[in-house]
Amino acid sequence: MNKRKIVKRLIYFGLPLTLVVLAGAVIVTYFWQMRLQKPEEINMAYHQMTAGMSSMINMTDMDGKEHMGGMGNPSSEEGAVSCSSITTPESSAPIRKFDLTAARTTLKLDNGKTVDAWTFNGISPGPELRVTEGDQIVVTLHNKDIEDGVTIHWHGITVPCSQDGIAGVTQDAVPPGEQFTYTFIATTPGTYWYHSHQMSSIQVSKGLLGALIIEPKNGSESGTSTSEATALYQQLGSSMLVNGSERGWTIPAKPGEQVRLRLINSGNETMEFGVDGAPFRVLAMDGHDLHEPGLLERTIVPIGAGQRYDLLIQVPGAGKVVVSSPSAKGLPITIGSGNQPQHNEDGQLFSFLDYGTPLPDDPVLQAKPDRHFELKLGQTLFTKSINGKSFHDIPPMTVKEGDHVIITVSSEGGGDHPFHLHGHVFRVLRKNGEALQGSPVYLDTLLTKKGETYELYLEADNPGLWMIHCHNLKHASMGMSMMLNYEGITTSYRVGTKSGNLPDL
Ligand SMILES: [Cu+2]
Repeated sequence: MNKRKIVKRLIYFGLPLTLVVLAGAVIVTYFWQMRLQKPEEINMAYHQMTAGMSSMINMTDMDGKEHMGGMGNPSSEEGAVSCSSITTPESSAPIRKFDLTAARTTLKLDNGKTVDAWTFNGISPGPELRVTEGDQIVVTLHNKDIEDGVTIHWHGITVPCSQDGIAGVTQDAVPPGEQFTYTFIATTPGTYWYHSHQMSSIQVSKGLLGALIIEPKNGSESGTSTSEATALYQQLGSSMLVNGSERGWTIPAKPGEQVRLRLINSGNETMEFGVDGAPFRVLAMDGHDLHEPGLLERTIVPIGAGQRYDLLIQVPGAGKVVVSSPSAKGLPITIGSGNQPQHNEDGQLFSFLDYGTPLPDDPVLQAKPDRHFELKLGQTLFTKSINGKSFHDIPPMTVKEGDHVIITVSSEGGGDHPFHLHGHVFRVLRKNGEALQGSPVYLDTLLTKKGETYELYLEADNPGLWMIHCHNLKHASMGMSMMLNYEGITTSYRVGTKSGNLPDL
């Protein structure tokens, strides 16, 4: 064989072989990393097993954890309270009953495409649950045939620990043929949503989600002549949908009419919305009304994954209003009828730093914090991390009931990180060191972008074991997930491959 032939062979066979081996190594490493995130068995309240372990936030390591994991049954500990025992107290509140059945379904979309979806009651999004403030919501989840099991988490609603729907923390995933009933009070009016929290990154994108609207008891604050509509955006496999449609959504409205548009971003990516044809107000964020929201024009509203924004739009005398996002091309929301409004390509980004007006007497600003935690959202080669660690390697934040808690969250990049906390609503105090000047802002999901730092405040008023995770659920599945635990609360459920409870896979 001459030299040229050898070189040719090397190029023809050697190069592809090297590429295949390299690709193989990358894939093996990737799955090894993924495997590392799926422990056999983890007690998400593990740090409670020994008295005084609340300082674990600064000192967890592999040895420490394994050591504690081997210790006795935490529920046998004196004074310990199980999450399962924290339920909705009996009340005389009006009861609203719903049944949601999770099932594999072949969905026919309105553009003729068929999709293999997982649905609640045969549709995705599942039925909109609409209740009134103060109602007692009783939802029975049935799992027809989702093999990995299903749960329902009530995103943004402060439910008692046992009702939070987290596989391996507050319950076992409901297997096929079985059911689980959730009971909670619709405490705060607003726009919320529900979704499975078993293998959430898979099950939500398969379609197991829906809207939950709590109407105020005494009618809408924005006036009785206001009509309203929900627009739930979702990523169903490779299809982007609004209210299950691949064509957009039309809201009939007369000129002069006010529409409260409840925008829900249930996907994994930030969506930026523009409003053409009329000025608008941001009435509420994550379900919580803003104080004296001003009129906005040519303003782009960025809605992070998991977040909700309620816009108030008045239909103009002639023509219609179009709400749209470049990340959901072909899915505009059209309000009213008439001439097509002029499309504004650009505008300034909505900022809640100085939107609306402060409350005259603001109790939060006077509260003294008892605990301060710092969380840095970032990434390593194959994981998404908090303080450089992933999932169960991240020590939980531990609080006591009644604590005033400050959490400083900063993003070191790796994409937008919508920071979501269960069981609580937090107040945004500062952004990049600057105090909010306008309306108080209360959220359950905070969109953070690279280089941003936020100071958040919350009152530890809901004892339990609460997840904190990025609501880009892919990031959560890659490790950006941790716990806010109350001292003395235990769970008998376990996360891991042994139980099959994998809340964020
Ligand atoms: Cu993230």
